Amino acid sequence: MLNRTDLRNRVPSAAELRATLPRADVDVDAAVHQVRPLVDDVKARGVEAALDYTEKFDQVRPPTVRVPRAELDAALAALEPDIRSALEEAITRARAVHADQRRPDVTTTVTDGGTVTERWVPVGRVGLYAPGGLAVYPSSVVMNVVPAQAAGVGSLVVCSPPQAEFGGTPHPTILAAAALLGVDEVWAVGGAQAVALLAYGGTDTDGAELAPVDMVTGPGNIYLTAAKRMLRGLIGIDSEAGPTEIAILADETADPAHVAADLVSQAEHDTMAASVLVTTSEQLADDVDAELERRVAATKHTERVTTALRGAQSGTVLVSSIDDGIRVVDAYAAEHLEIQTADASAVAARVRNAGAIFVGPYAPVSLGDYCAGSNHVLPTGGYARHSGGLSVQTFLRGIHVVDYSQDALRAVADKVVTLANAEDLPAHGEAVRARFGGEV
Ligand code: HSO
Ligand code: ZN
Repeated sequence: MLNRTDLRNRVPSAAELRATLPRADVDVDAAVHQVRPLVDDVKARGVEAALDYTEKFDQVRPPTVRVPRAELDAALAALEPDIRSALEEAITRARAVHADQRRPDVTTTVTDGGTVTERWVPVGRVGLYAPGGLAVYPSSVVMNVVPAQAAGVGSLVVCSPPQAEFGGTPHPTILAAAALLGVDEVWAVGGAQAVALLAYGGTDTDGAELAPVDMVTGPGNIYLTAAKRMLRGLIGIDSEAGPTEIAILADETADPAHVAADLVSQAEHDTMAASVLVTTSEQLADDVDAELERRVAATKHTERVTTALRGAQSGTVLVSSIDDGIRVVDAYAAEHLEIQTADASAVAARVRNAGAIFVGPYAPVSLGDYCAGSNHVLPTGGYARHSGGLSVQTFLRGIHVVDYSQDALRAVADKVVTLANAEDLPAHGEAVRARFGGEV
């Protein structure tokens, strides 16, 4: 079922691997060209433009961008009790993990009377995006809102595309999740127009202000990602989200049914999703293929899953040792990496590059998608080589606060003057000398 690459004779170098490993081919730059006029239009015409694009792409025109508070309350009241309780569990666990991530401010005494404090200050206002599209993701509302709240972000707005079948509000489960989390500002706008409106702000159809944000996070389709890339700088963004990826590093001890089920689970997101098995066992690879045939036929989204699994971005890679397997998964730097091997914790500890690592037979990616307590907004497309997933840290800036006494400055003044002169910037030295009547 999966394309097979045999690297048992030789594992290529990291650079070769990067070029040869299966990966979805997503041309965000081309999409930037496409969304530029739309973004410019929203900048110029604000809400009217955003609603025009909403009507064009989502086939509905909400009366206001901001969803009235009463709609959030109604959605929460109508939420099925078992969904409510599952969301509450997801929120409680995510809050426990994210609360522990908050870094304390640290003051270093550099010299007598001279300190530098790293002060962690939350971003002022953020826009958190939850996609509509093929599936609705109330879980993504949780994963965006929880770290922002734990960081102490004072003002946040959840954005999600309006749904025609719900009269132009985002999906009621999205509204209910926002309400459960204590968020009362939700905008019914999606895609690139959402990012543009968040970045520039506007005036709603009822005259209310839609204040611009400092940062936008959350996954979305390629046009949303393109708008994030285009507006980066004016706003901060998290790492760009491409189609979801699962890689599984497995040996002969892995259960083929678990491996196949997990590969199918993430393939269900998108026809471009990547499911990659890296294994030392040809037998396991064969058994997983056989399991996949059965499971793909039986699963709800057979067509989507089949396209994803048969796509060039998915496949099985055979390696001759776990060491080689680790080299392969490090080069691939998957959004999600499962370790299904003997001594899985020890193997996991050696992995350098992954958005999140799931250890052993009882930590499937779907646990992390909803209820592990970990975050599911994770770097894709190899970004895990240099970036982490969404966390409390995403929403904090470290500000260095420099506090020196006169004596502490005097003690180092000659060094500053010397370095300033060495860079041919004598006025820098003068700024220090001026404090001591030119005497240093
Ligand atoms: N696996 C997705 C997140 C998600 N799964 C939401 C289900 N709902 C990207 O990490
Ligand atoms: Zn998922």
